[in-house]
Amino acid sequence: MEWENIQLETEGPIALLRVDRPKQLNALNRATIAELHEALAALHQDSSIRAVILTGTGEKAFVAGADIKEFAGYSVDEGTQLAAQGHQKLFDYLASFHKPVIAAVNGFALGGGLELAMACHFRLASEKARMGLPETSLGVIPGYGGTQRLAQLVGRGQALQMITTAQMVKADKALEIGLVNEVLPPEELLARAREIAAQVCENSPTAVSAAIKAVNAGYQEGLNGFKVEIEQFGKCFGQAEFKEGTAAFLEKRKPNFAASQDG
Ligand code: CO8
Repeated sequence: MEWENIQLETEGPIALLRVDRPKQLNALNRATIAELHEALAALHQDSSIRAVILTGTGEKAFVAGADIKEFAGYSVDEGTQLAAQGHQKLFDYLASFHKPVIAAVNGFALGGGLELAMACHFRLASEKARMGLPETSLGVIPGYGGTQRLAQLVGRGQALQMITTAQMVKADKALEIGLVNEVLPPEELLARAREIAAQVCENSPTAVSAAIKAVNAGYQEGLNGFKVEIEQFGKCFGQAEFKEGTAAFLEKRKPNFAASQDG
């Protein structure tokens, strides 16, 4: 498929998805959100893909936010609609994506850009990355899940400090507060993301997907995470991948999940 604002490459079971508007520091306009949704929907369908890495083109930015030029003139209704559609099409879609999505934060991740990284399942950052939710400096608040996901990741106090001061944090601080899992020299960021994605790809895709569902359930209103864990755990016993994984252990060999995929 041909995209205007994103790039998608696949390397075996790993997909590398880039936001590709470097002149705008990869700011997210409606068209980019729509393309990211389409690309993710295609990856969702493609059973050969087991993990996704999301990053930004260029050395400067992961994503410098929602496109301010686009929403600056919006009304109350348009702003509400923009946020709601973004949640549905991209941010919630990513958070509940059934294959792990790793954010490789290569530079500025601000506003909607940090929200995008936080909707991914986990984050690695370059030493050059700068992260923040500067929306209050624009007279608005984070609208793509940032008030919730930042507090879940770093705790309410750190989140409220970042949101109310609108200040950016450097990569080492992001690591210290649990916003990112690892900090790498810029030239090693993608290699490390690929290495982690490859570790994911060694494991049962249905078990990995079930684990995402169970962990996410603890953060979803109306769901009991422990109950969902029990359901998902039980379901695994009906899967060929479970038979393959346990048989491989007992036979002292590596499991071949590609051959036993349940789809
Ligand atoms: N939107 C649109 N254009 C942007 C954005 C953005 N978020 N960020 C950068 N750009 C553009 C600049 O306008 C500039 O374009 P041009 O050359 O045409 O003037 C180009 O990218 C390069 O940027 P700078 O010249 O500013 O680069 P600097 O190195 O001087 O500064 C910064 C880099 C510090 C990252 C600076 O660009 C900046 O502060 N950007 C804005 C950061 C920001 O405030 N982000 C949050 C946006 S609000 C948001 O994300 C809300 C999310 C929730 C919305 C929910 C829906 C309603």
